Amino acid sequence: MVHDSFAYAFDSRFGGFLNAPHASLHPVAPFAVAGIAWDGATTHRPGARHGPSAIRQASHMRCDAEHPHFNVAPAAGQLVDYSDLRLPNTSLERMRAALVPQAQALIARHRLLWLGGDHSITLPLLHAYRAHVGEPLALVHFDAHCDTWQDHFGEPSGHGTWVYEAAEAGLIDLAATTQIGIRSAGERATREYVADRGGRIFTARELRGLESESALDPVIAHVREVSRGRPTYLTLDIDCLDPAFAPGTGTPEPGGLTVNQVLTLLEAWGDVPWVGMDLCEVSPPFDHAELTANAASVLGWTWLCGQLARGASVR
Ligand SMILES: [Mn+2]
Repeated sequence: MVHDSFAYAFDSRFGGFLNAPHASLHPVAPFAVAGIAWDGATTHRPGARHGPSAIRQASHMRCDAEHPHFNVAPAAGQLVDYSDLRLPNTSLERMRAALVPQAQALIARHRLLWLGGDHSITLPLLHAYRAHVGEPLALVHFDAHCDTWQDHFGEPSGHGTWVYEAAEAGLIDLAATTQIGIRSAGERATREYVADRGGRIFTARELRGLESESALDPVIAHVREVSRGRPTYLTLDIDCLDPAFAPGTGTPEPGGLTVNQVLTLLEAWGDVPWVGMDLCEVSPPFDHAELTANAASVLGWTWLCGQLARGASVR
C-alpha cells in the first residue's frame, strides 16, 4: 500500500523540479520547467547535458514546504515539468531549429524555467520569446563571461556568442541589458560590448564584498529601472558564482559571486516583469558534493517562488 503522507523526495523514477508532476498530468499549469540537455557547444569541460537531471534531483530537498523569503510553495497544479525536450544531439543549428518551435509552444501556455544545457541554448529561447512578446526583450545576464564574442574559435556560433547574436538579430535591447559577475579574459571591445552600446555591466570586481540589499541597491535599482513595463528575460550561467560555490561547470573563473549575492538580487527582483528564466552550464561530472546543482536549484526555486508570490500569470 502507498502512503501518500510519506511521499517525501528522492523518487528516482521521475521526480520533476521540486517534485512537480509531469506536464501531461496538468496541461494548463501556469508554471513549467523544461530541460534542454545539450552541451555540444561547450569550449572546455563538457557535461552540461546532465545539468537538468542533477538540478531536478537537488531540488527535491526543498519540495515539501514554503520558500523562507516569499512564503509560498507551488500548489498542486501550479507547476509541471516537461522533463527534457527531444532535440537533435550533434548539430547546433539543428538543435536550435528544433528548439524554437517547441519553446514557442510552451511559452504560449506557461511561464518557463529552462534547465540547460550549455549557454548556446539561450539564443533559440530568445528567438521564441521575441516572437511571443513582439518587441526586443530587456535582459538580465549573470555570467563570468560576456558572451559577446563574434566568433566561436573559428565557427560562427557557440556558447559564448549568443549575446552578440541576439543583439544583432534585434532579440534584445542592449540599452536594457544588464550583465552581472563578468570577469573572464577577453579583448576590451568584447568584454565591454554591452556597455559600449548603452547597457550596464556590473563586473565581479565591482561587486566584491557587497552582499546586503542596501549594498547591492545600485544593481537592484538599475534592473528595476530598465525593466519597468518591459518583458524581461533572466539567464543565469552558474559560472557567475565563484568556483567555491559552483565547481561543477565547464569554464570556471575564480573570483566570482557568492550564492548570497545572487540570492539577494533574485529576492529583491520578485516584482520585475520576468517572462522566463534559464539556468545554464551546470556540469555534474565536475561537481563536488552536488554543490553546483544544489546552488542552481535554490536559485531557480527562488526565482519561481518570487513569481508565485506576486501572482504572476502567463503573458
Ligand atoms: Mn559563462
